[in-house]
Amino acid sequence: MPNVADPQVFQSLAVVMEKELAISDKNKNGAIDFEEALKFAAKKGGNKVQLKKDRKWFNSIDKNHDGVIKPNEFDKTLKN
Ligand SMILES: [Ca+2]
Ligand SMILES: [Ca+2]
Repeated sequence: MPNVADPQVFQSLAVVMEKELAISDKNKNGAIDFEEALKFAAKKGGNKVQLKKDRKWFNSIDKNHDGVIKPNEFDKTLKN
């Protein structure tokens, strides 16, 4: 089982998340908030309790730290 809380593991998951953006974005506001990302990561085998405690996996994608992941932030992730 991959450790989703590891930012490097989550970076690869982010590629999948981008493809499944429409599904992950539950409230259809065009951005993935922490709760939505948490559900996605848990679905991919992450430990929800651990993921909730340590948000560095989320922050690794939320480049401007406004609390949501927007589609353009996926692009920056992929270029790194
Ligand atoms: Ca959303
Ligand atoms: Ca952001």
